[in-house]
Amino acid sequence: MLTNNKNVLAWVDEMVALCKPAKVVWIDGSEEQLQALRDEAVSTGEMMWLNQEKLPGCMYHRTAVNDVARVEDRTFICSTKKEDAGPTNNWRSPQEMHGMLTPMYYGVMEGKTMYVIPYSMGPIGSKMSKVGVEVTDSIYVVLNMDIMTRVGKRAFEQLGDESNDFVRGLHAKADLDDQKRYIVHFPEENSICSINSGYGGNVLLGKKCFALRIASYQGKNEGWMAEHMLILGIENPQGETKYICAAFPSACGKTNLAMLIPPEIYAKQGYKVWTVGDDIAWLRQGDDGRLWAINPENGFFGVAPGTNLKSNPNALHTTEKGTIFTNVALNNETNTVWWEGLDKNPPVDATEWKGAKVNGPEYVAAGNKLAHPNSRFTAPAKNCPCVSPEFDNPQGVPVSAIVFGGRRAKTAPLVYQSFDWKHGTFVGSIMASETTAAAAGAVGVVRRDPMAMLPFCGYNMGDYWQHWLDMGEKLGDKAPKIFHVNWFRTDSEGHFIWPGFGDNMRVLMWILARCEGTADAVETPIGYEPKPEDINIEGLDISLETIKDLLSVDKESWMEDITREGTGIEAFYAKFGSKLPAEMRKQLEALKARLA
Ligand code: OXD
Ligand code: MN
Repeated sequence: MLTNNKNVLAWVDEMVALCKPAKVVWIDGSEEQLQALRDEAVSTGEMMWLNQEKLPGCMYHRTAVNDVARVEDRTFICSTKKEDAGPTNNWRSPQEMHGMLTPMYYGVMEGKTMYVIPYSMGPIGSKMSKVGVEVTDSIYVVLNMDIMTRVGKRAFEQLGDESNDFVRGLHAKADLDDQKRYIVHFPEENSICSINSGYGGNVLLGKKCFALRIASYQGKNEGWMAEHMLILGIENPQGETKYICAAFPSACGKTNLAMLIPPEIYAKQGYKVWTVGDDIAWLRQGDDGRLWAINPENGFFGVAPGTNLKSNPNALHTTEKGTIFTNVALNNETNTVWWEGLDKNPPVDATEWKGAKVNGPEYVAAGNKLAHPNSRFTAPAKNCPCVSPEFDNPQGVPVSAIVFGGRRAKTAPLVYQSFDWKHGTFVGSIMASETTAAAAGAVGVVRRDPMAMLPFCGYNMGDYWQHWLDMGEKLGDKAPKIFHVNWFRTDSEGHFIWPGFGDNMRVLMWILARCEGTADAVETPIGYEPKPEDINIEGLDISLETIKDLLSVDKESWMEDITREGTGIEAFYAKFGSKLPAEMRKQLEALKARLA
């Protein structure tokens, strides 16, 4: 036993009585214990060692073929009242859900080991951190949690002997039956139940389940915010660093932006970019009145395909040691990993992600994927060449700007600034992304994804917007400035106009200049925009005319985005009924008036 905390001990006893494992192992976080678990996972075939010379400490795992992604349609928020989950979440009453789930867990770990994982979300010793305890029957989960969070005895020290403020997470792989797969949150009980999955996003309960869904609810009650945001720092040649938090829907390049390489024009002056987080930010008002951010995670659970030496060298280097790869392809000759977009040379002697040995180049030429499109790396943050020196700072970092973004072919300009915090909250609430040709289904279909939190907000999104407005009141004139960016505008042939990747820093530099009051702006109906010449294009193959184009606001397409049937802003807002804050309605009417 690693703790005297009676609340923890009582809950674990209850879980043992329910799941009836043959054995219970408490994860203390020691290297000896973890190494023994790695060896055990290899001996049972659950995991595999990769080439230990080329990829020291790296392991490989394959999930079940039917278990490769988050399952939003099987994810539930079980608040007592349905309206507290809101129109964007699946809901069942806690009573009904417990009634269904409890029998599913009864004896589910018979003959197996239950691992008890204490973990801290956030640096040990930080007032902003919170503790969770996950029980699971999967070593893969233990080893991933060890990378993604701060596990072991130190987490119980963070919790203390008396506190009851810890999130209870129960995970069992059961039969991996996708018809009985459930990812369930009980915000009022501080608990999470996950069953019949072994895929990261569904089973690493510290991440989306706790650090976003449960934490967003806690944040509303306790006066702070849990957001789907990266955190990066830009250090100027004088050695001062300013921090930006940015929210983008899944698959819009958050990890790439968080680890961006400054373009030559900035690098040669001595600018540096530091990564604090790539997915989640917890934000709190500090004693100085400003907004401060921590990354509650301790690693990166990144999508492998598309990661390469050009798109994100920092991410690639991060995965060179101590990393777990899931559902990527294997190069059997070298016992290393491969995925689409890593390079142009699929291994000849390959194993595709489902486990079949194939001739890589032939397999790919026939239109197959060697790695699953959602294959992942789980890599320690400390491996990252540009990890921020403030990564473990218990105070977090002060936030100068908040940036929202989506994937829009036409409507949204390259960048604009909101008029103030209230308008910025509105800008976040109308965020949207368009489906691409890469995904099945119609191209250009808009999915509204407010603050990139659509699948991750643990309570009514109307109340969530009100919480944003309340935070703005509290922060007053110390509030970060709020911006919106769009890297994905296309020309008439459907090609991206803006180069993206490291060159996105050129836009971030205007954003920081606005925060410091050193750049001008032009007022438009949707917000403040840069003067085109204030976006630095030195060294780019882009003209001032193109920047003007990227900044143009087409009033008609904005009106269409407001009024479109089904996916327009008005239709989306209508779902919230009386939960829509009056301020948001006011902001929408004001936008319409400015566009008219
Ligand atoms: C993620 C996601 O895995 O947002 O981070 O889906
Ligand atoms: Mn994410």
